[in-house]
Amino acid sequence: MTLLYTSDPTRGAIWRAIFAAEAPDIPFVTAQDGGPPADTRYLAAWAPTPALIAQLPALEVVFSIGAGIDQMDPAALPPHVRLVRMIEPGITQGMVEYGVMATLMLHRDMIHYRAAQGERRWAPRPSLPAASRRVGVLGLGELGRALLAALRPFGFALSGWSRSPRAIEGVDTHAGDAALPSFLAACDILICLLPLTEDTRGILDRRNLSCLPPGAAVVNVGRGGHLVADDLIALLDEAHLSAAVLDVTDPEPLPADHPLFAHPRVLVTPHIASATRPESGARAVIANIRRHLAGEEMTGIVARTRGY
Ligand code: NDP
Ligand code: OXD
Repeated sequence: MTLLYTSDPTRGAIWRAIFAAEAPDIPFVTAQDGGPPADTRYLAAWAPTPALIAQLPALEVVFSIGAGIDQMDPAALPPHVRLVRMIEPGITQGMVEYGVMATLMLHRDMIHYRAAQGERRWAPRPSLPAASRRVGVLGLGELGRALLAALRPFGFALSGWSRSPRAIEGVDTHAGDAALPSFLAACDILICLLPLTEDTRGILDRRNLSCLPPGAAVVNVGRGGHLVADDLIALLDEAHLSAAVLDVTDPEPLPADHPLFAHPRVLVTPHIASATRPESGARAVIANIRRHLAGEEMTGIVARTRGY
């Protein structure tokens, strides 16, 4: 019942140490250890190739090394193989830190002050109380809910949007495509924390971004494929939108001559909002293997038909 790990080798060394100390009964091998063992029942990977999957006849579960699974090709997995996304406290904490940082930066006009400093201008602006700032999150999953909980003590007016109805204390929740325009119309700061699926690709396009109120700002920490960059740039240049913080882009890395890099009201970071922490990620996978061995439901199972 071997677990094969095929991701970053430095992180893999930490996974190996955690498995050796805390789950010595589960054989742990990495891609560097040689060809995959025939009894590989579990695979921890970012984007396994069809050629690798074909070499694993005993495979039962693929654990994504990340929260997202859009990098996987579910069609390459035999139908009986379960696909499980990463849910672990380290990745959640990282996203909470980044989401709070981006929200506060936009709330306190830091994109304006960065530009003013570049021009050596002393240019104070009136600041708005947090209660008057409406912050909306697209996606009320593990990460969206944790971010909203962390934003709540600041006193922002919080809202969220998901596919199915969700009740979250202190958050005005909306569900489904029909509710999207009215949800967007009440977001001064919009944060995208959706998975990338056939339904969500290009969701941050001119039509939807135009529903935001004048002066609104956008944070994309989902995937680059959610955003239509030309539409965002046009709405910034038309002054309908005030600023954007983008941690994810399409493509990645963003080419050096891409207009997003040069735009004075866009802050780009290189997909660093959050990442699975190797210690807690390994422990989350061990806990799921234990559940699987005990015949219990694992946490984070992906519904392949839904795409997340
Ligand atoms: P979850 O699967 O826990 O949550 C997804 C949420 O999105 C759910 O609330 C779901 O609705 C909602 N959703 C999905 N499809 C739709 C749709 N068509 N319409 C409306 N709502 C929809 O995901 P996580 O919170 O764990 O992660 C979210 C994403 O964050 C990842 O998929 C990844 O792309 C991104 N990410 C980015 C990182 C970075 O460093 N930039 C790091 C980690 C993750 P419902 O509740 O009804 O199911
Ligand atoms: C993830 C990511 O999905 O790092 O985990 O983007």
